[in-house]
Amino acid sequence: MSTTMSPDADSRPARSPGSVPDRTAPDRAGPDRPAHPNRRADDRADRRADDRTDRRRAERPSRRAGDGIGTTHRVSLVIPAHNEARNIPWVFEQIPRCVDEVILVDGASSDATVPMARYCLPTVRSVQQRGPGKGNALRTGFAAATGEYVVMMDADGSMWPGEIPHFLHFLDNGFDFVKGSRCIAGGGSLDFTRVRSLGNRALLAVVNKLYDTRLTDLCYGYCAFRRSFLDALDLRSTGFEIEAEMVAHALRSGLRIAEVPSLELPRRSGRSHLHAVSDGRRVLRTLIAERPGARSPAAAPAGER
Ligand SMILES: Nc1nc2c(ncn2[C@@H]2O[C@H](COP(=O)(O)OP(=O)(O)O)[C@@H](O)[C@H]2O)c(=O)[nH]1
Ligand SMILES: [Mg+2]
Repeated sequence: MSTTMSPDADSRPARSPGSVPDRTAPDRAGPDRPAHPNRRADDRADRRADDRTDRRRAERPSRRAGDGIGTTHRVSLVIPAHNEARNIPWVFEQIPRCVDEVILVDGASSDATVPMARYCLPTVRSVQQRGPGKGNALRTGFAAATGEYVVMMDADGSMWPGEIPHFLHFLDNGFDFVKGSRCIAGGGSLDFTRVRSLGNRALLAVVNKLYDTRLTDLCYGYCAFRRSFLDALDLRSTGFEIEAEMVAHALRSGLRIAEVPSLELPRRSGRSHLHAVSDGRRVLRTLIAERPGARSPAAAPAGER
């Protein structure tokens, strides 16, 4: 049984500073407010309302996503990176305090990805992936993780680390696998091309049909899960199809799944490694091979996968 739901109001993603005006701020009268005798009673009422609002806000201070909600579990953050030296500083700077361990999985980068990561975060654990592709990178990182909770996030600046506490909130509240969704209220993407968006929707429809579920997003690499379910996830993908494989296997294993809104930003610099059409085909092949009732992939003869 899987469940999808949105976070409560307090854990909604905070926008980047300054991007959205604070609508809760009282609309105070400035010195240029027209003085009119008839307005004095109104002014007093306004001031009393302002005081009440101020008191309420002081009692319940606003919480920013990046402040960390203080999970008591150890959190490992796994970041696959191939030639992302220019993007690493922005990402690493914003990793919230609730993360205990950062694992950078380097895909034989020819730029300064690893030294840059060490410079930004001296405690980073840098590991070399076994085999090519994002899937191999993530599996290497998951195997190296030691926290009870594992979060995966890209290194290109397209995912805001400040959202991590939202994922942890759901793990703390009984969910096993938490996936970011760009397609529910509060989420979005500034990185979707038409082809990607259509492809994602079509592949998502396949998953929803195969598993009789109502997820809202599929090919998105911002997820978190309890490490104790790593064996149940039974990951084998080598490339970008790993994100869909994770979701399919989480559904197959009956993990409790939650979706949280996530805003995908454009990668900060460099070009995507994904080829929408060929990688989309790999995702579809994986979903069909792993469909419920299909022969166990482990039992399939070598070369069929
Ligand atoms: N270690 C490693 N990281 C990879 C590899 N391919 C992609 N990545 C990383 O995976 C993340 C997502 O890749 P990206 O090219 O942005 O794909 P897109 O977001 O789907 O356009 C980025 O952090 C990449 O650096 C790989 O072969 N090895
Ligand atoms: Mg990207």
